[in-house]
Amino acid sequence: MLSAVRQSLDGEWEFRQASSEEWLPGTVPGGVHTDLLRLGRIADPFVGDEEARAQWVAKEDWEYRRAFTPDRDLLAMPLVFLVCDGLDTLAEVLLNGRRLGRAENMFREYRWDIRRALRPGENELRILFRSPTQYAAEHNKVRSMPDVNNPLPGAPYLRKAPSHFGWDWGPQLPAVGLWRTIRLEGYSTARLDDVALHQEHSNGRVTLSTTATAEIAVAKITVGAANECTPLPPLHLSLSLISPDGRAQSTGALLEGDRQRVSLTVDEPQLWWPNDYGAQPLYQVAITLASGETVLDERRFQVGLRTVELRQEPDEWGRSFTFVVNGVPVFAKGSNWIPADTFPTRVTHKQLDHLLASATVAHHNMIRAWGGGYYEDDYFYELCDRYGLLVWQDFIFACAGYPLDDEEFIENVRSEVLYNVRRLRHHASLAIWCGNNEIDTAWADWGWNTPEHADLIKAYRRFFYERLPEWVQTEDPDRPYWPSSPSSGAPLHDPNGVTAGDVHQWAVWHANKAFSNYRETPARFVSEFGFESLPNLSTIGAFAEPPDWNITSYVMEYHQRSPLGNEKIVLYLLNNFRLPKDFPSLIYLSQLLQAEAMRSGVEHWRRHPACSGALYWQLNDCWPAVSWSSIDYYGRWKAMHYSSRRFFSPLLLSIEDNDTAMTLFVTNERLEPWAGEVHWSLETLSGERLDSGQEMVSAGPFSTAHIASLDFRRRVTGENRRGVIVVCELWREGEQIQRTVAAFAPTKHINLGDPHLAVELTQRGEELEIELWAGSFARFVELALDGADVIFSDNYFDLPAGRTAHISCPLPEGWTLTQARGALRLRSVFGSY
Ligand code: BMA
Repeated sequence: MLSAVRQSLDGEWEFRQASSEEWLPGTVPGGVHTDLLRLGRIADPFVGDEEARAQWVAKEDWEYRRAFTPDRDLLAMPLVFLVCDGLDTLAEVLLNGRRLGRAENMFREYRWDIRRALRPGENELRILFRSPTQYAAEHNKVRSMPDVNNPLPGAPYLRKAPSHFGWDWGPQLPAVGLWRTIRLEGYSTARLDDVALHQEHSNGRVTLSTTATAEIAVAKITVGAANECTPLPPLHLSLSLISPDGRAQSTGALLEGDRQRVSLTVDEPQLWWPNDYGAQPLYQVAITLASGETVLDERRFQVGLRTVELRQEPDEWGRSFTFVVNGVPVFAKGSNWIPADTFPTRVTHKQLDHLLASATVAHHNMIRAWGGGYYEDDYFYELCDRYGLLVWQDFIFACAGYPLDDEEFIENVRSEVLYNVRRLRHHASLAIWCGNNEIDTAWADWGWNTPEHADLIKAYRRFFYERLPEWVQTEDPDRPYWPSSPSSGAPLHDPNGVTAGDVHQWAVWHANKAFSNYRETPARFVSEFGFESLPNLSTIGAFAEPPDWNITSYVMEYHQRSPLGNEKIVLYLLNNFRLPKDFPSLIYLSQLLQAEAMRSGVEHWRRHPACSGALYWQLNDCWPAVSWSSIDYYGRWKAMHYSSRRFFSPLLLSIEDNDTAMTLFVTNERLEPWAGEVHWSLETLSGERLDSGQEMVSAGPFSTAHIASLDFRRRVTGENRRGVIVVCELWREGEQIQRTVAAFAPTKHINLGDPHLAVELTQRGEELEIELWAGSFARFVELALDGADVIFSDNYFDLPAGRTAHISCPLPEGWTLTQARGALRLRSVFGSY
């Protein structure tokens, strides 16, 4: 039996504006904005321009309070704590009028010894929150910090999610409140403090060990009452392990002082692999601290057995940057993660699961938890373990100067780093710790390297190249550390270079370069590249009324935070598509632009042997807006998410088009070789074949095979270039696996005709089966079910004349087949103008 006691203090609290006498019902975990919203005191800041009218909230000080009666058992315990998992951010905590302490970091746990302050019967807890925006602005007045992405001034002075102050995809709504749980914890004798797990792989076996430190009460009792000194009872540490198939193993030893290390050997370990590389078997681990028969404390972990390293070796292109898992080099495919809601406590497990499961089905094997948000909940990393998503974890510093010459600030960061590294280091998914987002490149390339910033730059180098890596090395010696993203590994030295380290490729979008620009420079690892699109109309409808359904309306521009963002969308649109006939068509085309941009980048980097990763910017959204996300705030997939499911597929047929020259490749991102055929044809839009051929494919594991270099210069002339396409298909054993189409002119110039799409719907169990056939080339076919949010097996694909596509989706709950037939909407580029 566990003798520790936990008493939750979550639930109903009261809160008030510090300057007011009126107490209102509040929620914990929660925050002031969401509480005010529930009470109807503010309008939904995500609708229209209501964000502007909610600005006063973060400028005020707030107070939360609640009364509670501690469980009787707790009062008798020698170790009693108040534990706050997340205070956002500047808080003063009082128990029965007595000040327990101050908090100034939203990213860490606070634990206060309350044995002396706690009393039987009713107790009162009060937490005062100071305005984050006032604090930041005051400090920024004294010394201003350089930044980008339009945050409210001074954010770097606070250890709070930088994007809470605004970003180029999110609102300026700094949350305030108790954003994670709060509780009382009581222990008899001792509790587990720091618990580290370590795995060592050799000769096909894994040694799993734990080093644990305990906090022991006797020592404390001795200090308080010298006469009561009791001898230290013998404390026992045990490690037990249950394998995925249910086999149990355990070991243990008595503590020496307050520490012990125990280990056991796993024979025939079942290894954990990234998504698409193998399975994700998870072992259940329990670490127990006991005194005789009494269990004093316990920690449970789910652990995947694997090794992970970042391989950086000199080669013909410079120095590699490759993640290697269990000895196998991995091409990292994935995206960048931002907070899933501006108000962090609103994020549900269901939402996290939907987003990460969507990434997994689109063949992601890596997620970069970007440094402008916060260290995510345990559940996020548990899902990544389960789904095989490697996590690139930034420390929370992004796109700004930070007061890293201030020792008090550094000490505050140190507690946050120790807390989070210790919290997360047992996760199989966690692949790398990265110092920050884009600060190396900001100092080196953004004109910030001026004499007035000399001290900050010096402090920056010392912090990210000496102190932080030392802390990480001590707490998590098995994980790679990378100073900044992007970086070459050396301070301020060519941080966005293409020969070593990672790059952020923003020539497309921020510098208005054509999609083909991705092909012009190689890269070792692309950790950011992106393109914006409008979210689906149903998402837009949540913040804009129909009269505002125009990209230049005030409300639509209000929900676009990238400078000149809409102008860029229109610019690229003019280069690729015809002007759309209406707003829904504009939404559709903007999503196609995004899908095509990302496809051209990823296909190229996957083909290029120098490159070991492509993480697009960005997977998700924190509010409904125009942004780089592939899945919008409400979890709806944009065209690009479907497209990523194709371009990230382990086996990929791609065409490198260059005027009339078409080079065909098959990339095989799998452990086994792949053999099959490519069938290609040059055909008119109505399906008349002008030329065709078949090529044998033999692609070794983790390699790209060049299949054929075709040149259609004789067949494709000025006369017919807008009327012909190349269709390539991947076949094996009589089955067509993939199809890709290339054209000889931008889509806007192709002589598309009505594709005369024929459709047949049937029901199989809970699934809808859709058969589609095109009479002439249908460019980027979109399927939608009016009135239902469903995910189709494929969408936004090309369908050449005479071909049939087989698509499925779940039949929405309670729907009949007839209803689905009436609700199915089809669109292709031909219908957009
Ligand atoms: C990157 C990111 C973010 C930003 C995005 C789009 O550089 O690190 O700071 O939101 O670009 O501009």
